[in-house]
Amino acid sequence: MTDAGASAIVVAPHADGRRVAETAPPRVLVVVPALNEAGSIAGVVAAVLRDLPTARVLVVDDSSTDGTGRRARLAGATVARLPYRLGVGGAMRTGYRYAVTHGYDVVVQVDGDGQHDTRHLPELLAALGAADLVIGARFAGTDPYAVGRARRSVMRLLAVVLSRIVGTRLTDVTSGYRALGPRAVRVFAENYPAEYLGDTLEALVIARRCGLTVAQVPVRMNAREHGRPSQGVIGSVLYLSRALAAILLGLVRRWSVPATEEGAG
Ligand SMILES: Nc1nc2c(ncn2[C@@H]2O[C@H](COP(=O)(O)OP(=O)(O)OP(=O)(O)O)[C@@H](O)[C@H]2O)c(=O)[nH]1
Ligand SMILES: [Mg+2]
Repeated sequence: MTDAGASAIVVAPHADGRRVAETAPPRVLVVVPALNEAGSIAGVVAAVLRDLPTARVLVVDDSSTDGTGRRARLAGATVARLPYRLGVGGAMRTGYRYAVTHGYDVVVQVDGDGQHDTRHLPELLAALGAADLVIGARFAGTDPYAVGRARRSVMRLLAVVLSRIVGTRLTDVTSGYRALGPRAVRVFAENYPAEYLGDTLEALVIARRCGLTVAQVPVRMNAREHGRPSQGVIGSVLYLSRALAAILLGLVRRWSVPATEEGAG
């Protein structure tokens, strides 16, 4: 963890002696929350570095017991091992704080189970030019991502609710495949819910309430190859009630917009 802080703007000497501001390419941190993903983590890290060679990869290892952290490090990632389990939200909060502390402009969240196709990473980053937060969305294009009927209905309903709140049409609000620009990174470094579903649904409500703009790009997602999925199709009603609770929390809690922000609020 030796990255020096850096600004997005550099002052470069001009040919005629003037000094002009030029925009440097953004420093990108890919954060991978991981719990017992030894079977897939090395492949994920390698794929990210292949598709985004200038990015750094931070794997937030939530006290895995299967050697996930060691494999991630060998594959070229920086690894933050949490002393006790904080869940995906806690892991991502760690990632955003790391990004701010180490001067990264952009954070991309990629799952450690290989479901997120990293070939879409450049498209997610390109879309950040017009939005603060970009979701890599299933169901937005022709990708026939397979989920059960009950879970899919719940996801559709949540997409309708969140689209209204956020003010733009979204099709996949539970996707963890997301890219965030500098304003969003600063907001989430200060406000990021650690509770179940907070990291996906409540985070979108926070984005809206803090004046961030949200967009989506269609992506393909792969089926899980290793490890255990975190939830099955059963329990969709319970899932929906917890999801609505997360959205409600996002609407009623107080969120702070970083003081240095222009235009947010
Ligand atoms: N740090 C941390 N990461 C977790 C935890 N639970 C899951 N993850 C990681 O978060 C990412 C997404 O988790 P998944 O279990 O794949 O969740 P999902 O993609 O919504 O569900 P599936 O469709 O079942 O794969 C993966 O990289 C997991 O390793 C956790 O408690 N802590
Ligand atoms: Mg998954």
